[in-house]
Amino acid sequence: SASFNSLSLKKDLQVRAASNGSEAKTLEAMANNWESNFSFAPIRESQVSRAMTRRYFADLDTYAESDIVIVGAGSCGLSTAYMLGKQRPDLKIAIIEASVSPGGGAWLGGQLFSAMVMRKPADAFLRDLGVPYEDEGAFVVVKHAALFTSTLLSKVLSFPNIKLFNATAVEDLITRPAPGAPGSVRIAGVVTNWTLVSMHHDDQSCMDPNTINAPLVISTTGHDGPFGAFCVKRLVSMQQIEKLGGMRGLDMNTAEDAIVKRTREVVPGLIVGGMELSEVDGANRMGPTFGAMALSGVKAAEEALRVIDL
Ligand code: AHZ
Repeated sequence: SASFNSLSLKKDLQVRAASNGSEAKTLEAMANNWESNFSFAPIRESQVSRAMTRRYFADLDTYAESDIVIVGAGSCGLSTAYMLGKQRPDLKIAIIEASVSPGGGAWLGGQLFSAMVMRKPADAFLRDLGVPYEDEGAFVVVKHAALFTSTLLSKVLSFPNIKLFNATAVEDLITRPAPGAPGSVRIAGVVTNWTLVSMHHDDQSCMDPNTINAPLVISTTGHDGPFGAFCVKRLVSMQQIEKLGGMRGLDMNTAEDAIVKRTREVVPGLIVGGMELSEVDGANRMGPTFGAMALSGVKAAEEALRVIDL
């Protein structure tokens, strides 16, 4: 009712007036003062809701037309985003990550072990990021994979022109007829949904998705799994590539070189990087060594800037 609304508004204004006076305190000023002189600045719950939703909906609006969409925020996708963010602050870059927590398989070095191995020359990427490591000759070791991933993530999230939409899955690709190539398409964006919704299309109805238009999509969704290799599997079902090569067994020496060298535009408008490539080409896996993911990201960014011509 009108009177209820005006009452709510009055409360909001009161809270805002009170919080306007809240000065920035130092941690030192709080020390040993918890019982007698401590309280949080006042708030009304709706202020919290609006602080989040206003920004999220503005982001949905801004990034509905992006310059580049990166699918998957694993080590390769995040490395790609870092390189693009550093070089091109003028581009609008959306990262879509199906999981609540970005980082993919790069929170541990392998099995449940902490240390992360990167073979040279990927140590150059660590120096660029400012992640310390121990040099063991042919390879370097970061003391915890989470140090690499959290540093990379924090840098990517700090770029003002990059937005991470997590808990959001790419569930299809937007296509356009490819000029002069009947039956072929170019990729023109992504179709998205909340991941929890994407997982329930079989038992719920009427859950249409959302979309992002972009002249270039970079897919780094990892090797096959519940969500993995998503974009290349879709290319097969939409008859844009005949079949997948299928990831081969583990061979670190063969796998890492191949993944970096083969990072490329697989169909017009879609660059593929990281372990998703092993499914396209039938390349080996490398297991717990991450240099190829970082350098595939560096190469994907380089390819992107060559392809989009913006
Ligand atoms: O959640 C996925 C993960 O964070 C995300 N993803 C997958 N499908 C998606 C979709 N929409 C949005 N449809 C999606 N996000 O993609 C991310 C992939 O990260 P990853 O770490 O699995 O892949 P990567 O290629 O960056 O790194 C792979 C590293 C290796 S190598 C290896 C082996 O050889 O065994 N195993 C791993 C994990």
